[in-house]
Amino acid sequence: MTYSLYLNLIEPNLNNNKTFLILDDGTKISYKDFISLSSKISNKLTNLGLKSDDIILVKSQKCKETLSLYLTSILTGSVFFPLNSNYTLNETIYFIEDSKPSFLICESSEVESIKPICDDIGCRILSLNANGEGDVTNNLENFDSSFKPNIRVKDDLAALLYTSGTTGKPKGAMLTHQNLVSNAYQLINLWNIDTSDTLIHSLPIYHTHGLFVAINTSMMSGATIRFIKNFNIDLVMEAFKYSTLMMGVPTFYTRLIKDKRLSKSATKNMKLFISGSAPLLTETHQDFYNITGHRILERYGMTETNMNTSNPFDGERKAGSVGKPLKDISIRINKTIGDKDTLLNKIGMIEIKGPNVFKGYLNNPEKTQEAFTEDGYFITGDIGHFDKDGYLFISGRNKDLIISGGFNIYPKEIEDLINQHISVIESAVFGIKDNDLGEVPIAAVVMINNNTEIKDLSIFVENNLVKYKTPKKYIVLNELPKNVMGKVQKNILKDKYS
Ligand code: MLC
Ligand code: AMP
Repeated sequence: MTYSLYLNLIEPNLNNNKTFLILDDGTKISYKDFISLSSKISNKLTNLGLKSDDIILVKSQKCKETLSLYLTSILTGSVFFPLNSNYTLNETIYFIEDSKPSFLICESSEVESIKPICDDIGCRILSLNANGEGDVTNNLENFDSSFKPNIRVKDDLAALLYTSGTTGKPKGAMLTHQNLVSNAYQLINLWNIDTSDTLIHSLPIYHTHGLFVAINTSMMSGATIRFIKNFNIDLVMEAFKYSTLMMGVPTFYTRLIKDKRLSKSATKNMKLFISGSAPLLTETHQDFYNITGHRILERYGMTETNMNTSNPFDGERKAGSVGKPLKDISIRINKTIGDKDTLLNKIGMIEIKGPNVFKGYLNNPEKTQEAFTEDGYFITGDIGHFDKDGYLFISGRNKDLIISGGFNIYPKEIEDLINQHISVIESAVFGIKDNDLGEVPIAAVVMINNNTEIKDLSIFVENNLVKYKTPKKYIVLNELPKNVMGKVQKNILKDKYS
């Protein structure tokens, strides 16, 4: 098979008049029209100097024009780098300086503050607002609606997605055409997605889940997407009437369960509900089944690998398990790392090899090397075991990570920021259980002067950090609990403040 995104996602749909997107205002856009829009933008950006292999950093909000920039990157053979549109200026500066994009697309209100950083590295900045208007789409009628594609091959870079780590600073995971196409192909076959499907899409499009899992599988199978700006439960309920698939994080399902409108009849047109990005509680799986008669299918993935495992479409969907390895992916449990004393020593580090595994971290050969075993397996940082039927269970993490509503939060990054505040000696950020978001971050801080107003610290953090990462609470302590090695014992803090 060919691994070019163009040949799999775009070429088969060039003359497809079927609806690709249904927007919140009811507008329907065909595949053909969407590709024409993307082609015009490609012609425009090429005129402005965009070349193959250039990085396009896209920090605009979820709208059809933002999505069409993904297709623009495929058409022009450049590298798509989507970024959470809510990131603060300081966070954004880091991403620009680390990735050195050639083009940056953001809200017009941000252009003035970001432009000087772009100017320093010779990056062209263009506006695109949530209503689809801005420099990217101005005067598009002057550009041709067809574009001669720059077709890339399997190891060529398709996308750059940042993910943090224990080092605190986010690293750019380089994803190739083969990574993305091979994964979409496996998922389509496994989940039985075809042209008759309509997917409810209410995830952000700057992460693996909402971008690659949802968009690539839909485009590759010619399905329709009900493209909802964010998880609006009224719009989702309405979409159940004519849709067949939903992809979401566990919070979507716990919110739906709490809604009295959820029932068997409300979801009778639906074929499949998929969950991922965070652990789905057995209780949520069971409650959803009791109310709707649908067993949520849970799968497991990550930025560096796309999807690794999935429960089956046909066959048993085990609650609490993330399913079996995808067909062409090898997963092993490394028992030398992890909790050796439990479950007959079957638990260990989950390690992965396959065409889905990324090429490495951008400009970071040391971190890339650390992320792989000598025989080429990617070390996920997730701890788990297989049961006798070959289903994988994730039981913990060997990385200090909080997953809140499906967003990953690396405490080190927040602690580094808090520690920069003039009143702080040290801090520890940890996750506590939250009924809605699964976990939320809170911070224990040791201050120079215990009477210092915590408000000042929280404003400082809010000004520098995207909202979902900001601690929901601050606890002032005289000292942090530490073990003999001087390492902060976050489990003690968790137990005490959960
Ligand atoms: C919103 N807030 C969050 C938050 N989302 N805080 C912590 N964690 C989150 N995830 C903040 C808001 O800013 C707001 O703050 C308050 O919490 C309540 O907001 P809300 O309106 O209730 O939240 P909402 O906007 O509805 O968002 C919740 C959500 C959203 C679950 C819909 O977080 C979401 O779309 N998550 C999906 C993340 C995702 O796509 N992950 C995939 C990663 S890829 P305030 O103070 O203003 O009230 C990956 C690989 C894989 O992991 O396997 O898929
Ligand atoms: P990210 O790197 O942001 O894509 O997040 C990937 C991480 O999310 C994984 O390493 C897991 O820790 C977690 N994750 C993804 N899917 C699941 C799942 N179904 N169950 C539990 N954790 C998950």
